[in-house]
Amino acid sequence: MDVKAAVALAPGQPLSIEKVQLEGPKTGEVLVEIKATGVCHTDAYTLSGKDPEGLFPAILGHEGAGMVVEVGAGVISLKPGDHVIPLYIPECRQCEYCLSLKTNLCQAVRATQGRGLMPDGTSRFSLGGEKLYHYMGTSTFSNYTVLPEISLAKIREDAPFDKVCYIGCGVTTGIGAVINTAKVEPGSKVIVFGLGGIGLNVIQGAKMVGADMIIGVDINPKKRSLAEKFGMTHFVNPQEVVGDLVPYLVDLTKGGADYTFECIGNVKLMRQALESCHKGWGVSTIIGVAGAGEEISTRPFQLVTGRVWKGTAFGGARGRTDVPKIVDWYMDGKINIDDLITHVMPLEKINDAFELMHQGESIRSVIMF
Ligand code: NAD
Ligand code: DAO
Ligand code: ZN
Repeated sequence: MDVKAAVALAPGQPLSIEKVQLEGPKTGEVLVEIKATGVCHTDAYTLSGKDPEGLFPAILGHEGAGMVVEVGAGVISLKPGDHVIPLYIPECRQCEYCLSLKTNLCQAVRATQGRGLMPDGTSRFSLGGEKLYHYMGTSTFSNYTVLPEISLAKIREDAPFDKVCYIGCGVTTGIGAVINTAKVEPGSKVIVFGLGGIGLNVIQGAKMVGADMIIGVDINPKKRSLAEKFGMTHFVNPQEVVGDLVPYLVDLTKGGADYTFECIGNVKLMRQALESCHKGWGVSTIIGVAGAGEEISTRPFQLVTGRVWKGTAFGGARGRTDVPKIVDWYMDGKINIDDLITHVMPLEKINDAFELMHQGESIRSVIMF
């Protein structure tokens, strides 16, 4: 079938709106009509050409929501009409990783997904006869896409696509990092580095679990008021701090934070986040994706004296199990997504969404098909 997609033809170039050919679902696959998709920093990272796994030409996008149109042979958990959120980390519930219950990094389709292909090693997308790569197993910058059954979370039908698409990445990553990865307790002191689409969800998660002190660190003062609305108690602009940031934060928290989160992708800030943790027990969680080849460093004594360095992908969430619950939290008014969606636009304007992100003007732009 012919579908409409924003195609990343080459790194560093704007996306091109094209009529693309999409093959139907094969065994174990599902055809989904994408109704809405967020534009995340990670799409921009791949489009920039800095992502070592980035393949071109490709259809990017990994933060979508939509409706099942057709299922391939052997699909049992989904049927046409079901509402779904695509998962860039699937949940097969059968692989060693899933069965371990120690990680959300299901490996069932990892090898082919990393090569921009469906599990049978081929692509469903083409443009003028030339193969287009899938992206993160989701390719939501297209009004129709094909995914493995295990890469779809079935959600309730009254949830608005233009809001819950954000649960496909940013919301779940931020809140999940607090709940699943760091396991922040009530009364904790928390520092969040970076108050963008991820960091604000970390703040929302920290507030939800009852953290007492929630410090936000950002060089953009325009992020302050929204962060306060989500539960930030103190704002620190590193450019206004006299002297080093770490001793300033250790002083502010009276000994260091119980939990810190790096939500930027800057290796220097990852070190500062670790070293702002409390001696003996502070836990620092890396969420930001650093540039290819970059390395983190600290003095080993920081770890010897009890600080812990962690990382998280998709907030440690098991998508098919956890995403429907987070949709329920939104529908029950327990979490706020609406205020984070600052811009809504049609697919034709998707390059504006990247521009707004680069200018620090948006938290989330959502494309509505
Ligand atoms: P964003 O651009 O919306 O937010 C980044 C924030 O950091 C901005 O508010 C910016 O002003 C601030 N910032 C930049 N440089 C700074 C500095 N030197 N000091 C203090 N603040 C600074 O990005 P986002 O969408 O929130 O994504 C954040 C990171 O998380 C990205 O690296 C993204 O790729 C990554 N990410 C990771 C996962 C995961 O599963 N681990 C999932 C999604 C996104
Ligand atoms: O299993 O090896 C693996 C990788 C799984 C994907 C991890 C994604 C990490 C987060 C990237 C940003 C997401 C938008
Ligand atoms: Zn698995």
